[in-house]
Amino acid sequence: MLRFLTAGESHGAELTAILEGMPAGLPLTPEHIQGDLRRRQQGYGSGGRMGIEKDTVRISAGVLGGKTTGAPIALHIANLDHVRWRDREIAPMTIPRPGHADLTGAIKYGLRDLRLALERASARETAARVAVGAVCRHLLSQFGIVIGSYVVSIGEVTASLPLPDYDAAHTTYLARFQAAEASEVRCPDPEAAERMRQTIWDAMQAKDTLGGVFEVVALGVPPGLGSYAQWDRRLSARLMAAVGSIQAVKGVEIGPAFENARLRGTQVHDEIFLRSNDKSTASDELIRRTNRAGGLEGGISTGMPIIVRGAMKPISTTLNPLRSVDLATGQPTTTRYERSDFCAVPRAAVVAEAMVAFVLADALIEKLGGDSLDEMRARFATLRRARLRDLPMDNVPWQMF
Ligand code: EPS
Repeated sequence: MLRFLTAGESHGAELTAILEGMPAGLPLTPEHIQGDLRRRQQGYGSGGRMGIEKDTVRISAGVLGGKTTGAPIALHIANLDHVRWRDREIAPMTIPRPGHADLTGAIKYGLRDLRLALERASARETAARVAVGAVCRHLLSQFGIVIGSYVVSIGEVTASLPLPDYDAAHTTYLARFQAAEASEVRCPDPEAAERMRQTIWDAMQAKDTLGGVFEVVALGVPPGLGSYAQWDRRLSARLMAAVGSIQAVKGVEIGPAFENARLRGTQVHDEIFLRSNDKSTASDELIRRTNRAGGLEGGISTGMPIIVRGAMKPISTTLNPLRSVDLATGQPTTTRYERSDFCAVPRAAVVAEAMVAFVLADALIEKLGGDSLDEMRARFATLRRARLRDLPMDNVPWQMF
């Protein structure tokens, strides 16, 4: 339903994104996008490039009179570093950095200088993704859906962020988003945040890099998005692919999936209860007191917070050299340092929010149909929820054929 492409090199003139399938009638200005671009540029552990770029979006298509028209939306972000690269002679790059796309890119495309691969493989491209995600987030916000993120671990330092109970979930996550926003490492646990900052500093002194784990949470997602009917319609799979597509992300889980895998079924599955309004009456709403499923069952949203975690490997450009081979001479050698980030986990969390926003906007448009915001609104109000009145059962025997 919704799709996007990006184009642009890390040190080329600009990044471009085209987002197609947005409904008509969504008010949209650069201000709806600018805040997320700014958030992506923050975070302790960034390299020198973030001091150069001041990402600013220009909307050149798909928005007329301040509202989307249903036409493809074109977004542009200039690379301010481009002026320094434009007219100078660029030194050859022939020593592939382990972990980067230098070697695989050259093998795949037959490139005769490794920088030609680096320029497109670079995570600079994520600025365009965040611009797209901000438009999707703005659409989702019309339906009360909120997406936030925070850092769970950096290197060996892990924050204390227990799974909240049903009644406290919404407020707990909102408080975490707010605390993360105020933290240089995007971590809502202040004690862990301080140790994360220290461990990044230590890695920088050791001329090394660090990875970590972030968590994206989507609140207010209605039940019934996605489907088990085909592998590529599973919302869980779509979310994992989207987050796993982010540069340097090598692992994704829905909720505490890897921890769940070590437990027994009775310890994992979120039991179903009728919500009781007060001591005497029960409402017909079906609730869960836990959310170890991360908001997804059978590839379909449950209505609980959707939780997607991503594991980012340490940045592959290290000040301390790694062993490699010079492809020009055939001689064993070590890598030459290229300016880079030391730890990009806090920034990757914001990129992951954008990818989650894109997938959820796609799933919402698919569920609601409609080419305009007004049509979507009318259909949203009639969605089936986890309530007895929405789920009448025949309760009679039946035959397969
Ligand atoms: C990146 C290397 C660095 C990062 C860049 C991603 O850029 P440069 O080579 O210009 O120093 O700063 O990230 C961004 C520019 C950005 O906007 O996030 C890489 O090799 O992936």
